[in-house]
Formats: sequence, C-alpha cells, structure tokens
Amino acid sequence: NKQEQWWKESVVYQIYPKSYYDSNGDGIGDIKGIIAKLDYLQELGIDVIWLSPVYQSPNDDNGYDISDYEAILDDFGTMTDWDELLNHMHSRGMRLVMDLVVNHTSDEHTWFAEARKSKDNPHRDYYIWRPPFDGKEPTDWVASFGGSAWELDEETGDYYLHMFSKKQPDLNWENPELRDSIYKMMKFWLDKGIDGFRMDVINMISKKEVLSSYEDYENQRAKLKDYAFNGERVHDFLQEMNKEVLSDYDIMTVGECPKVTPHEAKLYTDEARKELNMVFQFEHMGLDKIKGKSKWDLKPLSLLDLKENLSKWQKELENTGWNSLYWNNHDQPRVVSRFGNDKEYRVESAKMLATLLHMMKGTPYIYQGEEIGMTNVKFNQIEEYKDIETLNMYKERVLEQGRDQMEIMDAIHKKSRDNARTPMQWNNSKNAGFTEGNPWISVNPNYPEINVEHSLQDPDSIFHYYKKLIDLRHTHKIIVYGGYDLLLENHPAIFAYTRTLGNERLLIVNNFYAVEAEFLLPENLPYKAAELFIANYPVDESEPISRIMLKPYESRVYKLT
Ligand code: TEU
Ligand code: CA
Repeated sequence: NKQEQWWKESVVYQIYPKSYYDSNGDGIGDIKGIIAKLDYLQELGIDVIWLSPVYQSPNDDNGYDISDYEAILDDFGTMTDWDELLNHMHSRGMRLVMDLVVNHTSDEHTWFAEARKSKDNPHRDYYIWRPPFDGKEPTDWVASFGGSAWELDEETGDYYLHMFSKKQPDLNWENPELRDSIYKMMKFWLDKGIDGFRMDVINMISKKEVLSSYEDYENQRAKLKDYAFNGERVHDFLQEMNKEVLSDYDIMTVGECPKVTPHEAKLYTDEARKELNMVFQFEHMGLDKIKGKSKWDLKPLSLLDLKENLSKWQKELENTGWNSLYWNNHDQPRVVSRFGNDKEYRVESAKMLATLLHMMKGTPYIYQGEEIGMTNVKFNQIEEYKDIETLNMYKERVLEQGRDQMEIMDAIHKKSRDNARTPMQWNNSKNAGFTEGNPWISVNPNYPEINVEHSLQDPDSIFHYYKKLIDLRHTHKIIVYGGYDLLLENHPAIFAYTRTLGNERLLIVNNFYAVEAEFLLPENLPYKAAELFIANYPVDESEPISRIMLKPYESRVYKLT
C-alpha cells in the first residue's frame, strides 16, 4: 500500500498439476505437461504461477499430505523436470510460487514414522499427542473432513491430532526444532530460486492455549474456529519465520486463512509487522451457505451481501495490508456455475464476474480453466468422485445417517471440490486433449463446446477478455493502487464502484443478473468525458453514461475525465 511492489502488480494463475496436462499418457497431469503449456500461459499474460503441491505424497488428499518435502512425486516427474520448469518460467519472465503445507504432514513422512515409534522418540514432539480422557478422545474436536480430530495410536496408547484426514497429523509448532526443520526446508526451495509460497491453512499452526485445558471437556463443543484458527502464538511463529527465512529473499507470500476477519487479516499483512504479504480470506465463499452450518448447507447468494462483504474488505485493507482477489481455487466450485449463469449466459456472466473482481484493489488469482469459463460437473454416480472431503461427507450423511441421497448428490453437484478438479479442457478431441490415456477423474462432458482451442480462435471468448483485463492492469497503475468506493450501495442488481488515483477515476458497472437493469450515475460523480476501457457487449461509445440500460450480466469499465 505504502510501497509499490511487484506482487501487488502481478496476476497469479493457479495450477492444480494433477488435472492440468498429462504429457505421458498415464492419465495424470505432470510437470512436463505444465512446461508444454507455458506458451499458452504467456499468451494469457499472467505473471506468476502458484503450483499446488508436487511433492512426494501418498495422495490421501491429492498432495496436501506430504511425505517428503524435498522430493517430487513420481507421478508428476522428477526434480530435473521441476528445475526445467523453473528455468523455462524465469526465462519468460514468469515467477513460480510453491505451495507450503506445514500445518501437517502425511502420516507416511519419516518424522511421523519416527514419532509414533515411542513416547521418547526424538521426533515424538514434532506432533501433537495427548493421552485419552476418560477412555475416549482428549477433546471432542472435529476434523475438517469429518469425524474426530483425534486418532488413537495403538502402539503408544496416545491420541494424535489431525485437523484434516487421519493421514494428515498436525505438526507441533510449539517445538523449536520442528520450526527449524521447516525453515531449512523452506530455504531449500528458496535457494533453488522460487519466488514465493502459498501457505496452506497457515492460521491453524498455533493451538497451544486450547489444547492445554482439559478440565473444560464438557465445554469443548465450541466451533472449529475457536480451537484451531488464529491461535495465540501464530503471529510469533510467522514473525520468526519472516525473520529467519522470508526476509532474506525477494518473494511473495500468501497465507490461506479460513475464518479470518479483516481485523485479523491486517495483523497478518500489515507491512510494518513483517509477517505475510497477503492472505486468502473466505468470507465471500461463505455467503451462499446457511450461517453456522457446513459448506454443504446452501442458500442463494444475495448480491447485497456480496457487495457489503467485498466492499468491507476493500475499505478495511485500504491503508494497511493487501487483498488477494479470487473466485475460484482447487477447493471451490466453479464461479460461473456458482455466482454466474452457466446456461444461457455463460460467456457474459463469466466476463462480468471477471470484471467485477479484476478491477478491484488487490492481487487477482485465476484458477485453471476459469479463463475459458469451465463449469461445475454433475457426475451421477458417487463412484465418479475422488475427493476425500466429498466421499467422507457422502458416507456420513447418506450411508450412516440415512439422509436423502438425491439431496446430498445435489449438494455435491453444487459444492464438491471435484468441480474444480476435472481435467483442464484443451480441445475437442477425446478426453478434452488432457490425456492420451484414462484420466484419473472424468472429464466434464461439456468439453466439445468449452475448451482452450475454441477460446483461442474466438476473439470474443472469455479467454481474450481475461487477457485484456490482465493487460489493462499491467498498463494502468490506477487498477493496482487506486482507492475503492462502492456506488449504489442498495441497488439489488447492480454492483458498481469507482477506483481513484490522484485525479484519475475509473467507473466499473456490472449487472449481476439475467434481467436488464437501469444504471443511473450518481450526481456527485462529475465527469467531462468517458473513455470505454472494456465491456462484454458491443457499446456505442457516444452513448451518455448518466443513464445506461444494462443488458443481462453486462459489464462496462470507463475512464472518467
Ligand atoms: O484447505 C483448507 C481448508 O480450510 C479446507 O477445509 C477448505 O475450506 C475446504 O477444502 C473447502 O471445502 C487447504 C487446501 O487448500 C485443501 O486442498 C486441503 O485439503 C487442506 O488445506 C488440507 O491441507
Ligand atoms: Ca502423466
């Protein structure tokens, strides 16, 4: 905010390697596959790639369960392939951000294999162990993927903590040797020349306070956020990490922080505090679920809620910290299906959502396939789904609780993480050109219509629109650094705002729905001329902007002078 930084001026593209491009026909995307697509990414114009985990892993959670931090998973290739990827990217002026998953390891990591051997093993304290309480779990905490967060280790009679699957034991950040081991591993990658880290659930690493209270067992029925997020020592740990590691390199850091509020986000990203550059917050991802319920318990999104929420983040982080901007990632359904209209107005609504986000202040993230308007998938059989979270939920609700199967499948169609994980759709040949073999997860059957090859050929495609948005950001500092102000706060269908830098001003107008909407320019917004920057319908540029009839999902960006 105070200072100009390359990571504030960048657009990031996330790659989920398993589903990107398979170079050798085994049905699994790989590193050589990414290298083969760098021309494509350069054409799009992105600056940074965030690569989801490619480390050695038994794949209980698709690589977010790491068994060796300094080795590449065989499915993805070799360290030589990875070195080549980095070289190719750097020679094109692209930067590489790696995923850092250090809230937990795999139970197959040598640290855990050692730790579970005996109570006095030197690695025992790398993890979080507690004796049984009254013959049962130490607390009634629940894991993110269902069931208790505690797993009994038969051998030593203690429970270990796992906030995700039982194959993802949580690391004990209270232990300084563990922290040193993590810092060493981070330096291993930084010294290879990477340009930053996306830190998986980094606001979960401090849990000490709650863990030490047992007397209170009956009252432990608090929600997850009270025992596992934003714990009391998290800022100490991040400041130490910054001092020991991050501050020695010119890199970017983004911490994935479920359940953060703007107040907490500022603590993580205030430049003066020397922790992280930005966080991924999740509030806007929760607006279409019933408050206090799980991600599967849905309600329709209200545009007023979305405006209120995104505007709050824009304003709160205006002078302190920095926002990340995203609609999608590998854990979220496809935004065009979720907040747009993937039927009659797929192209228009995808462009509208892109405009809305990319004209805001912060660093935008594009998730693979978003740039061609990929949609959610509807597999009819639960067997087609691969995601541990989806499968566990189905088992719990349908098989154990006997709930209505149709209703649960409907929730899966809307919210399963596999919506984001079907293979990237490259062309209209078999398997969308993703693989010559059998894909590890089925391709979305809409690939003959929605694919990269089409998008590249069609000058009006979503791809070309994203390319233009990225280009605008690169050429106009106001898009990066300008202040944000919401317009028409209570309008139920239009999301409009301005960006202001010095005496420059941008006007951004979006119709969020499939019916026409009338935009009336507020009177306190004087202008002499309006220059059209980008729009998702043809626009008569001589048309006055004081009153605009917006078509379904229409977006326009004007520069006002
Ligand atoms: O996700 C963290 C997280 O909070 C998840 O619970 C997320 O909210 C959920 O997937 C939404 O359904 C990170 C990774 O992004 C995810 O892929 C991993 O499974 C998880 O951490 C454990 O490493
Ligand atoms: Ca492969």
